[in-house]
Amino acid sequence: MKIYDIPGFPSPLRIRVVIAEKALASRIEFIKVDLPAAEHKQSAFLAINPTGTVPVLQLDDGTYLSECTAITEYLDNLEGNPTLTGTTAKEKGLIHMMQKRADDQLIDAIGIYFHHATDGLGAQLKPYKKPEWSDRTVWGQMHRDKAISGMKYFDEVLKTQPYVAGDQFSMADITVWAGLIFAGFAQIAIPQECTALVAWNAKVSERPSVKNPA
Ligand SMILES: N[C@@H](CCC(=O)N[C@@H](CS)C(=O)NCC(=O)O)C(=O)O
Repeated sequence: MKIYDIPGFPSPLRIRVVIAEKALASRIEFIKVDLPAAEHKQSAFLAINPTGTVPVLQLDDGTYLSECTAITEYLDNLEGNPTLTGTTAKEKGLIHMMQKRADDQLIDAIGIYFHHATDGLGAQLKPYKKPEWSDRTVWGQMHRDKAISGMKYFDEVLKTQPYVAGDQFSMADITVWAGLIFAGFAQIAIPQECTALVAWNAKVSERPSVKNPA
């Protein structure tokens, strides 16, 4: 299999942690996509992922999978028991729900703030450059507030259970963890009162897969 990505970016990191959790590194070749040079917006890359984002997984039969959730689900079910997306109906439902909340309230909200209210990845890659949309800066800042509310929400969750979707580490934890990495990159601080979130982050950061992603 092949993964098209760029090391160190939040979404690629999610999948690199998954690969380490599932011990699949020896079966995957990484192909670097030059994001700063906008390679992911060129026709060759858009042909494999029309949304123009990384990571993309290419299966051995040539099928392309994009979206971290879809890639995680595929890798988690590839062999043996799924460990990141749940085994029982209840686990699967809870993980899916919390994963969706983590994408919506952290990663996606921070992405909107980063791309619209800051210089993002640079002028060449700043989306929606139309001058009449300049008030999107305000829209971006609203999403910074949304991300902070998201941190407070996950802090409340983690006061009552060890992991984001319950008793076990799951895909939802990886998404929240990557969300906090992205928040740091976008200079959105975790509110001081979010002590359960900070303690959970320190615990998750000690996992071998997180310390040494693929
Ligand atoms: N929903 C997508 C989001 C992927 C994503 O936004 N990746 C970022 C890198 S962390 C990217 O490719 N950004 C480039 C851009 O938006 O121009 C997923 O889950 O894979």
